[in-house]
Amino acid sequence: IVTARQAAVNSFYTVSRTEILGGGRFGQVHKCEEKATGLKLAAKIIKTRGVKDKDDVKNEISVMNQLDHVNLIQLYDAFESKNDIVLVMEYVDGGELFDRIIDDNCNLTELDTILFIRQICEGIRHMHQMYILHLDLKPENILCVNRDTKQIKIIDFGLARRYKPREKLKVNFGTPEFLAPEVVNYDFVSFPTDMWSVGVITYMLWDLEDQEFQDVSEEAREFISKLLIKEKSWRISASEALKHPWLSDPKLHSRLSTQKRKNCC
Ligand code: PIT
Repeated sequence: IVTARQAAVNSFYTVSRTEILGGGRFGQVHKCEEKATGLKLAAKIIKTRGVKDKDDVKNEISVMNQLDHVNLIQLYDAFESKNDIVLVMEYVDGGELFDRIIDDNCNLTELDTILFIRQICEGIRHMHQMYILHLDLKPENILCVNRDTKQIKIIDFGLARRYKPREKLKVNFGTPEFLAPEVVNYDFVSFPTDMWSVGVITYMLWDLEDQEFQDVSEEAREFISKLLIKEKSWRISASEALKHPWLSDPKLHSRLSTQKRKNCC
């Protein structure tokens, strides 16, 4: 379990000033290295203005401490000082999934998309098994581990929280384009709220080029239609999504594996 230490991050890690891995709602993520081991890591520096901000980051730390899964970025260490909290996390180098999809457009098939969405669902299933809601799933928060494999990790647990069955949790935040109807309507959020976002992300993987939407399997369309449902209790769960033929049927996957790559370039 990682707790925010009241020590200087610089005593244990070399934080690069120039190598910025990404930016987010509050603060930047820098490349860093553990002095004792040379291990490459990522340091997210969060400026905190008051106790409220600190409590939010401590919630983020507490959430990350409860999660241990290959498709969720791991928290490695944390430091607290007067004006900021630094989260030291696992290092990944492949950039945002959506940049990869745009860059590699010609080389990605529906089967690749299945691999990506399956890992997102596996990460979310683990979070939901631990009773944690992500609540800010969007393309920017899905990172590729590197450029050579198709492994992804979900990041940003800044809005994540424990689901309390009897607590009427209402939230109005997040990124408008990805918000589930219950968030927009200031209604109760729950596990299906994250599944709406999975539906939006899946839809977006195909929406890039209209004409190519033609070739997408019937199973993919059906999968999306089981997630983008206004009534949250009718959406499929992460476990059900993983059992859906689009993500699980070997016959479909073998048929898709012989499919031509998009020849747009
Ligand atoms: C990167 C590279 C990397 C880790 C991250 C970003 C992590 C970002 C992140 C942000 C959060 C959070 C967890 C992880 O709660 O190795 O570009 O707000």
